[in-house]
Amino acid sequence: MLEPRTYRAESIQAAMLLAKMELGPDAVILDVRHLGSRQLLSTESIVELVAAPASPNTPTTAADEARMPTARGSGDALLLGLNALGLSTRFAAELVRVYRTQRTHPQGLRRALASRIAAYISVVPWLPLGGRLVLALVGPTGVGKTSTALKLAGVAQADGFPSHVISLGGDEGHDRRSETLAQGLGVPFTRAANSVELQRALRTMTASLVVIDSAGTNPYDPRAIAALESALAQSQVVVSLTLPVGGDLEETLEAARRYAPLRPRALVLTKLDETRRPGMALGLAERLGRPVIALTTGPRIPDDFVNASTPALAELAAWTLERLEQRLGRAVSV
Ligand SMILES: Nc1nc2c(ncn2[C@@H]2O[C@H](COP(=O)(O)OP(=O)(O)OP(=O)(O)O)[C@@H](O)[C@H]2O)c(=O)[nH]1
Ligand SMILES: [Mg+2]
Repeated sequence: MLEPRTYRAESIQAAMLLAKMELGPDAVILDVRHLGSRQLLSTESIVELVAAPASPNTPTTAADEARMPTARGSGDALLLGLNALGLSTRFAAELVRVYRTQRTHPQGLRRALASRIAAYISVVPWLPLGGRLVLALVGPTGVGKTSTALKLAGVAQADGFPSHVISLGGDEGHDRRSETLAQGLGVPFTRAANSVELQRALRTMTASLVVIDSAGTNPYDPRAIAALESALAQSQVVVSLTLPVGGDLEETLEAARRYAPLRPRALVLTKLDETRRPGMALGLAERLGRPVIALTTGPRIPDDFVNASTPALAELAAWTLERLEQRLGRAVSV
């Protein structure tokens, strides 16, 4: 039997589907275990399934994959291109291998990329399907927290989920603008100057989606982070770190680490339209290890956003690989 591979998904069925999509219908299941939750609210766990192809004829194996980066050497430009976007060598090598074997079949390529991406990046639905969700967007100034809060609340409201936006710690000018935008979306809006006002507002609210839009917090100001931590210190609040894609990777990762006291449980990645390197969203999501809930693609509220999903990330990966290859100025041989 050939080298085993690992798949992660919400259910055993989904994990088996991923395994069989890639290894073929006769894939042999070697191990199944439950990992931590990947849901925002529920305690459901992720299933990790280890499988191997039954037949040595299966064209793509972990052994092939493990050999690939070294066979091509550390100078593999596509691999290095993905590394520069923050993807680990292992993840990058898997995507490059899939790309090289499937790039002439756009649908198959996207399916295979999605299956590999699912093993490295979690995505979670954020609509409050099973009850109430209180989401707090935190992050540096100007990254798109308010726009995203309004986008999420506006989309949820339009889909029939009563929603509410609370601005936490915003100044008057900021909140006046937010309130006007919220009114345009038919979304109720409340200001909370501090933790006490926030708790009071939350107690009286019945909306199924509450998005707390926090004022921008300097990641290098531990006092500001601590103040926000105490305001949001409630188990029902799902803290979602909001970060722009496309800036300096290490700087963004370092900033992200500074929000650790807030225990972020999800990620929103913004401004994918304002960079030539939107594929960095894949690297940030992998490196930060938090489920992604949404990607934003422009300033228009609520239109410019995409729910995070593995097909959406696969599209991004395919685009990124094609661009990298074009930039190399030559076809990358198989
Ligand atoms: N191009 C682009 N612009 C965006 C996106 N999201 C937000 N913006 C713009 O970025 C600017 C800042 O967005 P805000 O939503 O106010 O950001 P914020 O994080 O709430 O800012 P502070 O409250 O000042 O911390 C605004 O001009 C938005 O229109 C996006 O995805 N793409
Ligand atoms: Mg704001």
